[in-house]
Order: sequence, then structure tokens, then C-alpha cells
Amino acid sequence: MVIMGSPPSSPNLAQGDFNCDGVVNGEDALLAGLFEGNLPFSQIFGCPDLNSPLNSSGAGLPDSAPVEGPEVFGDANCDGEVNFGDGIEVLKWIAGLPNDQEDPCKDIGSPLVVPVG
Ligand SMILES: [Ca+2]
Ligand SMILES: [Ca+2]
Repeated sequence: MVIMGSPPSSPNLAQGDFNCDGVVNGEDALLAGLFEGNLPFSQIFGCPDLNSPLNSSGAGLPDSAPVEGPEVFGDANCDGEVNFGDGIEVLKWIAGLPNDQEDPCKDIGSPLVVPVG
């Protein structure tokens, strides 16, 4: 969901944390699969929609801006699409395996946005 205006507390967005609950785990990998299959899933209040732009005018984050890829929320491998491939990268990260990302791309588990100014 996209929150218009300035919510009192925006979730801290992290690469791979697709439901914004603060942890990157198998649930997030599942979310990517559900999104690709057009199936319902839940995210915490204030979490950007998967595949929504990560910039100052998108994602309901007026005070934040991305520092590098991805351009859309949920694109954990920065290939421009949100699909189960991103869930696979999350699973690889959980397993301690090297990730396959298109640079520049934030490492999974690292913050996606930094405060402006
Ligand atoms: Ca999560
Ligand atoms: Ca992707």
C-alpha cells in the first residue's frame, strides 16, 4: 500500500524485507512468489507495494531517497522485475550463498533508503 503524505513512522526498508517486518526470511521469499502469481499477501502498515518506485515521489517516503539500486521495491536482484527470482535471492542470502544481482544493487539485508538532508 502507498501512504500519501508523511506517516508518523515509515517502516525501515531493507533489501529483501518485502513485508517490512524488519527481518529478511522465508516469508519474504514467499511474498515474491505470491506477488508473481497475483495471489494475496500481507505487509505491515506503511510498507510500499512490491514493484512500486523507490524514489521521493513514490513509495510514500517523502523524506527518503534510494542511494543505489533497485529502482522498485521488491527487486532484490535489481533486474528490473519483481518475481520469484527475487525470492530465490532471499533464500540464497538466508542460506549464506552468494547472491546474483545486477550492480549497482543493494545487498540483501542492507537499508534501501537514507534520510534526505
Ligand atoms: Ca520480512
Ligand atoms: Ca528482480
